[in-house]
Amino acid sequence: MPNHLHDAMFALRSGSPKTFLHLADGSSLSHADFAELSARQAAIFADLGVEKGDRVALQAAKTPEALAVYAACIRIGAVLLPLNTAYTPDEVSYFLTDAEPKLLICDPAAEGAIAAVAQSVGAGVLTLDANGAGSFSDRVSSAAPLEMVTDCAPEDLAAILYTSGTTGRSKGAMLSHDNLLSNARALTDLWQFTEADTLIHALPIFHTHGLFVAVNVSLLSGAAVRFFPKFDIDLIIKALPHSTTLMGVPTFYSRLLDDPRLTRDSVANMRLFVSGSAPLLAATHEAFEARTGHRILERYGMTETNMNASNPYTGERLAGTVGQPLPGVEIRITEPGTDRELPQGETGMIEVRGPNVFQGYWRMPEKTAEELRADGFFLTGDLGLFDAKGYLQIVGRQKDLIIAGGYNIYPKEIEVLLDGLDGVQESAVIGVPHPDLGESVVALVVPEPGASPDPEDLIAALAERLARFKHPRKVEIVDSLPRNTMGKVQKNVLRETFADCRF
Ligand code: MCA
Ligand code: AMP
Repeated sequence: MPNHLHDAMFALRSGSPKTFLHLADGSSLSHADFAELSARQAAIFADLGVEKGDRVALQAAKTPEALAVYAACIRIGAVLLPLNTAYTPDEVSYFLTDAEPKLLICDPAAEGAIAAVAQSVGAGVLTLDANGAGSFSDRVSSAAPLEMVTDCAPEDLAAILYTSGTTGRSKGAMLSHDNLLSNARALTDLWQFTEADTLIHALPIFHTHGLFVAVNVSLLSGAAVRFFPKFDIDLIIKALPHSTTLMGVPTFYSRLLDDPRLTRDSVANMRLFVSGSAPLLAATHEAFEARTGHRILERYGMTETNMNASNPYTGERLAGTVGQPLPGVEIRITEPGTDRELPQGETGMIEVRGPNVFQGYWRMPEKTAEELRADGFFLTGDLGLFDAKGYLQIVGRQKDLIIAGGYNIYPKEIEVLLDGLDGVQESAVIGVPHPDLGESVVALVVPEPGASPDPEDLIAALAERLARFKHPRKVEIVDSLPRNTMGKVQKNVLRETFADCRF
């Protein structure tokens, strides 16, 4: 049996001297270099007894070595578990306990804090730092490339990506080889990626956007990638004249617009700007077009589904919409709480079905059953409608979720921790508009009778437990929380009241 994703994508140019990754220091890796690196990594996995279906957790800075771990996992049939580098050891412990990986590759600085948990679940620990060095690379450097490729069917798992849950516990979305390959094929085709492209890659590689959308499309098409460690406006401005495409979250585009070096001339070589992961303001879309002559192409996706919809490459790109369903993907709008399909123009739950839709949540059959219907439609938790032109508009979310700079933050996770702190009776966490990040986290805290907790102390108390990007940027002490007749906190009222919060 062949290996579905490896054969179609990673093996495609494994002997090619064409550049795959251009690095910020001026060096580069060809497709052949990358293939060899990942085959050597796979040899180490095999030495360590990593077998088909075993999870390999990766919490490491964005380097070619970290990216090659993805290819090595696929080669050997292992399941990649990429983790946000901002997660605290507390957060990482949960993922390790839940996913029980065979191996954890982490930054040397984090090793001390998480090694014990890793060992308790039977995971080996190797290190990889921001320069690509560490105990993992030490072993890889003396290994011979693994020749064997493990057989994997289209439905075999390629990765588990955790998404936070509305009730607090993170859920591991299981993605198969074909979930990734089918989506990469659809996007490559739709966005007309070819070997002539050079993609500016400044997104993290622990989420769908930076890892699958950007990397898979480049691998399939043979596009070269300017692989930057993170969003750095100077590097991006410098790269624009030598590149053809950029994929980013809306914050990328508002930051570019804030920079006077973004001009029509600077983007003369670019053919495509893609935005996703959070709503792109129509104002940003229009300002970008006025400045550069380019209409940003907005698309819509989720961890559980990869990409679902996209504005067209050749047709009209409509601001405030996410375009039409991708080829092979069905999208329908249903009345929330039922499966009654709503007519065009009416707002309801966005449901998605297709080869892109995940295999369910890791070891959570009851959660899977709640969100994935027996007929294959996935309930996204996003509310939307199809407009008269057949374009999908996302008008809100049924799930209580904040998206800051493209990172998802679930209020419940923060509220549970705040409610457990001394002097706090209850709390409500909301997202308020933020000029740079789209939304930012604000916590409203009702003190216990007689207590007067200090907002700074409350934020400090979260530090060990929560990644920094989830921390409330402001804590307001309030007398009570507004509730509806059912006793539910009215977050919409809070969002209106605190909309003008200054940070
Ligand atoms: C950094 N910080 C943030 C965020 N990022 N706070 C809230 N939200 C954020 N997204 C905080 C840091 O904790 C730090 O706080 C301060 O900002 C500066 O940190 P730094 O790392 O320098 O920030 P940055 O480089 O300016 O990063 C902002 C960013 C980045 C470029 C917007 O967050 C980013 O690359 N976001 C993309 C996320 C992404 O790929 N999302 C896709 C997932 P302090 O200084 O106070 O300590 S969604 C997905 O994959 C779906 C499927 C889809 O549709 O695409
Ligand atoms: P994640 O759980 O990180 O995969 O985030 C997926 C969520 O991001 C979706 O359910 C949407 O709420 C949101 N999202 C992704 N792309 C867009 C977009 N173009 N416009 C609005 N929201 C988006």
